[in-house]
Amino acid sequence: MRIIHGQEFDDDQVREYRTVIYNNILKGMRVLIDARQKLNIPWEDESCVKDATTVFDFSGSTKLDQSMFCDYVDSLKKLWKDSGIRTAFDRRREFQLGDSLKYFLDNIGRIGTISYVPSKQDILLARKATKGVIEHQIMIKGVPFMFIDVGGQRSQRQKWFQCFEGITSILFLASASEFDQVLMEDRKTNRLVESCNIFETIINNRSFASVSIILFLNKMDLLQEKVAAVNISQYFPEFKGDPSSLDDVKRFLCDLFDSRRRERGKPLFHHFTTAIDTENIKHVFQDVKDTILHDNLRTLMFQ
Ligand SMILES: Nc1nc2c(ncn2[C@@H]2O[C@H](COP(=O)(O)OP(=O)(O)OP(=O)(O)O)[C@@H](O)[C@H]2O)c(=O)[nH]1
Ligand SMILES: [Mg+2]
Repeated sequence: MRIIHGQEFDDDQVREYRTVIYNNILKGMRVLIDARQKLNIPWEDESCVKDATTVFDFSGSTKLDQSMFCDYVDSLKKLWKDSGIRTAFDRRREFQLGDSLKYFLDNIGRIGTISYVPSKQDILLARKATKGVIEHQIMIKGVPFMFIDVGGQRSQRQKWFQCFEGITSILFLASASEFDQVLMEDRKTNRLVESCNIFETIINNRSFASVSIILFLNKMDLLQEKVAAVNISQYFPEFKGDPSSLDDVKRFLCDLFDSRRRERGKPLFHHFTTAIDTENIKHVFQDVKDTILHDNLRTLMFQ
């Protein structure tokens, strides 16, 4: 939202994202190192053991600067090339790994230099879980929009009720690509099932009768890759379409959420999105604005 509405990040924020990205990379590689061992996958090159120890000793830091990160770069490059780490990466649905690690490691040549400054794309791919309730005011064509961001993790959800009063719209983001993954929180609940359950409680809540709720089925880029490799009917036997057809899978996912609505009078507003693709979001948000404004025009006019 900030990027498409021209609200640039200041130097402090960019520096903070740089540290987040460094931590994403080192912690992500730690997870792969650990998984390789636990899954009994052999090293391609045994001398990686030394590099693995170096990276594994990293325990997370909010002070990580360029020179400290650069000390890890040779090891990171070597590990990312090793087929042992790659095989563990291919089995990532069996453990918990962030979606952006591949992007960052594929770009380690650029990120691993002393003069590295995160690009807008890097910032979009950085992973930092929202803790608490964060308000952002963004001016859109002279109209102030207040965005209230809440965390989606289980521990964060009890904070949601504080922000529900006086809202005009709920933008519900669900990952469309995680039908074969389980929650980080309990390591057993299917992520898509969890998303549908939360959606059900929100969409059927009577206090939101006059709030426009818009469902975003996000991570379309990752869904496209996943559909080519994984058969959704192994996880959702009720899927009856062609598992290699992106359109069939999209329709199934949309129906899965839609079927949870008890009030059948109105259609469900939904969009298929890729949040890291600014052009896509520009286009989608144009539509969303129309929905929000249309739905709230009456209320806004009487204010
Ligand atoms: N490839 C890809 N990655 C995405 C997309 N949307 C989000 N991500 C990445 O997914 C990760 C999680 O995104 P967040 O924005 O932190 O998700 P969130 O829903 O705010 O998570 P919480 O704050 O924990 O509720 C980040 O690394 C994002 O870059 C997408 O459409 N495609
Ligand atoms: Mg968040």
